[in-house]
Amino acid sequence: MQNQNAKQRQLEGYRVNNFGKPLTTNQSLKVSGDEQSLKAGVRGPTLLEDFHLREKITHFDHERIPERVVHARGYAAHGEFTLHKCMKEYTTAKFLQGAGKVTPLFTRFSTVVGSRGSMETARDVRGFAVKFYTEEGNYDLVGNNIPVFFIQDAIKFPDLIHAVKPEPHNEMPQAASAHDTFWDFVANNQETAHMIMWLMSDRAIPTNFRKMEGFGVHTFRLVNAEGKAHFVKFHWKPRLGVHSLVWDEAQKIGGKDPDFHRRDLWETIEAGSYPQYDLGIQMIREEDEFMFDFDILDATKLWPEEIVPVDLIGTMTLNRNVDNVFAETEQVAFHPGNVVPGIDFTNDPLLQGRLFSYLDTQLLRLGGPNFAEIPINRPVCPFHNNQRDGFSRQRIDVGQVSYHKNSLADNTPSPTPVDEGGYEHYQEKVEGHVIRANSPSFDDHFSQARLFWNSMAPYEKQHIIDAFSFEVAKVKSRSVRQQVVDMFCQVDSGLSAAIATAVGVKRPECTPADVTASSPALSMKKTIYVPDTLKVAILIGEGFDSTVIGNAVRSLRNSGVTVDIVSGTLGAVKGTAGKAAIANQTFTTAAPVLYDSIIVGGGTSSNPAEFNNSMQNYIEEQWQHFKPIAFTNDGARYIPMTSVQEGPGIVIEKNESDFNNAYITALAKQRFWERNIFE
Ligand code: HDD
Repeated sequence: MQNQNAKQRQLEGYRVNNFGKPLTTNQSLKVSGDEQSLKAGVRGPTLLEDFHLREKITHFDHERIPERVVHARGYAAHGEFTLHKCMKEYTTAKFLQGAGKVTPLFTRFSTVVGSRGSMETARDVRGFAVKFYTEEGNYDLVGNNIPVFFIQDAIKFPDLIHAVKPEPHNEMPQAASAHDTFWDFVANNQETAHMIMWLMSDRAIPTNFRKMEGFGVHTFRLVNAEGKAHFVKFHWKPRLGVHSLVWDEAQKIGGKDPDFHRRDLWETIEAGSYPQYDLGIQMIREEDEFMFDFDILDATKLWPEEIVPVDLIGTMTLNRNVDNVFAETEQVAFHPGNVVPGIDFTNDPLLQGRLFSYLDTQLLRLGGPNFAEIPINRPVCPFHNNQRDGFSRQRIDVGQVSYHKNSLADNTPSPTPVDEGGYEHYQEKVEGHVIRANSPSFDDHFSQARLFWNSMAPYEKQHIIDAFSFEVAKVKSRSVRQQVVDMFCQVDSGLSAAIATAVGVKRPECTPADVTASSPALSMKKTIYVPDTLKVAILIGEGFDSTVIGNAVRSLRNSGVTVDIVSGTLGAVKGTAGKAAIANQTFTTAAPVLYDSIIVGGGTSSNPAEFNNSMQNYIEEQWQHFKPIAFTNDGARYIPMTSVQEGPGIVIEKNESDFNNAYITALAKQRFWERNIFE
């Protein structure tokens, strides 16, 4: 199915399989040797006429292109969007007409701050960019996994990014916001308050790309055939729920497997467990624009779902990995300005600035104005205009005419009337004085930051305090630390007092924003909990109970769980009843942080001390990260050697009438926050 859509058929024409083919130059000349350069005598100088050497090295010398100025570290997959609910009443966009309509797409996830090679589990916003290849041209929904943004006006974006990127004098730290310039920016640009609450929450350390939400962030417009518009916000809701790592785990994974998120996406798609997200929309009627206690054009504000419900209208399924990361993931060019008829912008000043920035950045990154011709960027419907030439032009426009208006080509290519599908900008009435100022309706920076805080479960609040304590304690300037603490007092005095204690500055006195409301939808606690695609390590040594482990493996696989057998060495591990299991990881190639849970299967090895030590390390870390742990009868002997206390999330064979079902139930829950590891 994943090869049948229009985009895949188009890409097929560009795919090249080199397997079994003769080696040639780019001019298609077969070469007779690829290991020695052409020399004057076997020990003599290399000759300039060696065109193969020159071509090979020149091409290599030019392999790199500039990385994205932000969102450099990313990973992408192909997929499809299936509409479930016809949106004709609200928009003319053809990909939103007719339930069942399928549109090919390409989705790239990313971190924002780190360079192209940086670790993927950094505390950061995640990019969530979707390119829909519609029959009316490409529509790009270039969003993030957090529904609000740091700043309100695009003119401040270079300042924000300069502050959060590694500091210029020593280029440290990489892929981290825990440093002076970022927090100095935060404290001196207080519209960041709401976004910072999200950034310090678990949302900024997602378990993987498959378990995070996506948001278009800005308020856009849907416009119907009568020209009537609705304000709209876009949401992506992952079918597996919204789940996060814990901070200690995220940092350790950064070292153990810096590719953790891309590996997860790649492997699950290869295994056929296609990630799915429902597309949700929130709509506000034009006439209701001023009915809210926030300005709907302010990108630091969300629309609480309890006030403006999210309607799920379709599903995105990612069902195919790329063939070549550079050609596709690296060369894809997203742009919030790529819209189709029936979708339009608003006057959000952050969005307005983005409409300039993306095309501009692609000109540099992709080397000129012809990047729309790169296969991954090509629309699936033809495009015709009078734009010509430029670096790496690939299409060959025939004929003598490349201007409008003309008579020599019957005045073609010609504009399409609006009622036949030509794009028409929404006819918003605009008037005002030329002014460089913010709207006073953008002035409230703390009410929604407090709404977010009020909505968190106690363990989520604790994680936010911990994150602030870590990040701000990394700031060397005492003045900046104090400014941050003073600022967040306006969100919650308990929060700022806790940070003040952690970072060694004075407790401020202030009055937090007067907001008692909460929005339960903002907490991750009520998300979806299923065992599907979780990853379990089964720890075994010689003499493990092969019947119990065999049954556990079957039960886990039936529930869609991936299993690794981990032991001291790779290969066969002998169990009871003469049966062996094949270890596909060792204690050192794997790591407890790379698994959602472990089964402690028991057994031993020829070096029992080392074996016991490895088992204890795995158990201890899983326990500290609040994960479910199962113990077979034999494995349970490790409980007294570790901090583990029997209770929620600890499943012991001897206590359970149905060990496997009890374990799957615990596994689906994923974390046991009630486990107090500090007592
Ligand atoms: Fe941006 C990339 C999302 C504000 C300028 N942005 C980029 C990507 C995502 C976002 C997901 C990566 C796309 C990909 O995978 O290739 N950006 C956002 C969101 C924003 C936002 C959700 C606020 C709501 N961005 C923003 C502003 C500006 C930019 C205000 C500039 C005025 N963003 C860029 C950029 C990038 C980019 C410099 C870097 C690489 C690229 O565009 O193609 O133009």
